[in-house]
Amino acid sequence: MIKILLMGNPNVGKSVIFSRLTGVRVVASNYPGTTVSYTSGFMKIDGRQVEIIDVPGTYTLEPTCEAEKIASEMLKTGDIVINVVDATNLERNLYLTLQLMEMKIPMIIALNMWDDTKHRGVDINLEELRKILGIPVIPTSGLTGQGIKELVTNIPEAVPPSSPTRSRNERWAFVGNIIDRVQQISHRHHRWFERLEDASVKPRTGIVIAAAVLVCSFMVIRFIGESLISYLFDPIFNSLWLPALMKLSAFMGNSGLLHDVIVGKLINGEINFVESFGLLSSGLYVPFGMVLPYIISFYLILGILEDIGYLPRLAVLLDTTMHKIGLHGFAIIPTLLGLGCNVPAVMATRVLESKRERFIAATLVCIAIPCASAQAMIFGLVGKYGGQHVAIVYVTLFLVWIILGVLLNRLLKGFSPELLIEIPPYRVPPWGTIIQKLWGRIRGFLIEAVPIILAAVLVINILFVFGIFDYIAGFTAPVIKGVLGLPEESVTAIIIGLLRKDAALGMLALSPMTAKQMVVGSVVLTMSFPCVATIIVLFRELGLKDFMKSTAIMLTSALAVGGILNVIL
Ligand SMILES: Nc1nc2c(ncn2[C@@H]2O[C@H](COP(=O)(O)OP(=O)(O)OP(=O)(O)O)[C@@H](O)[C@H]2O)c(=O)[nH]1
Ligand SMILES: [Mg+2]
Repeated sequence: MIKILLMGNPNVGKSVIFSRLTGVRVVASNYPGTTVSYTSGFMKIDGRQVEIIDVPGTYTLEPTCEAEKIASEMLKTGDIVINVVDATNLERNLYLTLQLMEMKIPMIIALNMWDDTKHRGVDINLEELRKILGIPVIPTSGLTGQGIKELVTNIPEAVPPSSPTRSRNERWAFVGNIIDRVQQISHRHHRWFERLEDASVKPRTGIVIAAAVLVCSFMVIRFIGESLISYLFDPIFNSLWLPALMKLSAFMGNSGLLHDVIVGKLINGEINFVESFGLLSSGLYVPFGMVLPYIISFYLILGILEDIGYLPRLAVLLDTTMHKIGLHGFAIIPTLLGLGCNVPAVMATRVLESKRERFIAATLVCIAIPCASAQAMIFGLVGKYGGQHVAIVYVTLFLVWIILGVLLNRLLKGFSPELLIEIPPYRVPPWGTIIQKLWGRIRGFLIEAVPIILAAVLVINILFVFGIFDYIAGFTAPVIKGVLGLPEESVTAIIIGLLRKDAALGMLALSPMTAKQMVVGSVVLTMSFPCVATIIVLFRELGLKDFMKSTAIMLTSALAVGGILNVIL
């Protein structure tokens, strides 16, 4: 089958065009490095099925990071290249174009962001550009879909370019020459959001804006999450699901092994959605009633920030601070993604240049960044004891992130390269793509998390029945009780934490706990092993040796921090 590669610089709209061509929804955001591994999809051209591949963005064919390495390796397997070029940034984009042309693979150019050229006063002479390059150049807009059809009809016209092999300097000189001949920039007044663009990266105004953005995001996320719970999910569970379950419970005789596994244990004759721990009670309530509302609100706000183009500005602003913990400012993006789910966060560390930085960033995410599921439970369960306890959990995790980062930075050899990140303009977020992206992420949660939570609830029940858990609790008691000051049973929660953090935190709530124990328990749970999905990607991204190192750091710091909290609180 013919394989068509979508290649180009980061953040030029390859993923948006890919979705338009194949109907496969992939994540697109307004910052470089959204796509870090390739996605393939299919479409028909002249009645024949072809494969299209969304390749990670790259500036050159000499890779400087993992994502770019994937891009240059993909190139060897392609039959046709669609080079996506950002028309508002022609000069920088053409370097890769010339390099691609030297590979002699049939090629066609999608001159994307065409809609945006007018706002920016960029005028490109298409005829001249086509003549110079000798390959089809089609203006497109990923946003509106303009030109996509023409792009498709022109794919068969792609010809192997005739281009001499040039040196780096020769290429840049030729780019300059092309720009002189095809591009004219007219002067125009600064629009207000261009002023805002400047203000958000200048240190003084930038910090104020960053603080405002983060505080507002946090408040809006909580507001939406809590409203969804109290006005939508809780009413559904309490007035529709609960009566049905009570009937089932009565039908099953209100007790017994099967009853307890399916419906859960009755607490004072009632089903308690958190504590009963049956498949149909807690097994459904934890993912849908407690976690999903926060998943929805978190990803909605994150999606808006991503598409507006705020995140790379935050990266630049925090670069100096981030260097102190051995990271490049860009690592703030994986870190923020980690607040949703640690899996994409660990994947996103691929855009960091050195292995050392990737190790530090991935380890810090796994240890100190609670995912949305864990956070929803922290709010729901620790929050019952009062907001100050939730604050203690967050402050502790934040301190761990900083202190551990500084330590790792000191102890690991090597240095973190300077930040070279391209900052895209602010763009009005297209609601269509925001909703699509949100739906994709919610779907991901439902498909991956729900079955695992149900499995976790089942495992917990089995552990109970066979008393396996008393046995493990017995020999881990010195650490759990002695060092952490937690009830013996919390060891099950830690084991279940290997599967899912939300189910594990729910498990903690089963044994009567003081506020202090709940705080220590949540911190230890968040910091010790990430969930199974994260363990798998972490292992894949770091390799066995670094994975073991990361795990060792994780366990040591979880115990140390838990122990310290137990003493000082
Ligand atoms: N105005 C305008 N915006 C666009 C257009 N195409 C894409 N965008 C926006 O540009 C941003 C980048 O799009 P992506 O598809 O994620 O870019 P990408 O090339 O896949 O980026 P990487 O995966 O980081 O290499 C998104 O915010 C899109 O909504 C376009 O034609 N016009
Ligand atoms: Mg992409």
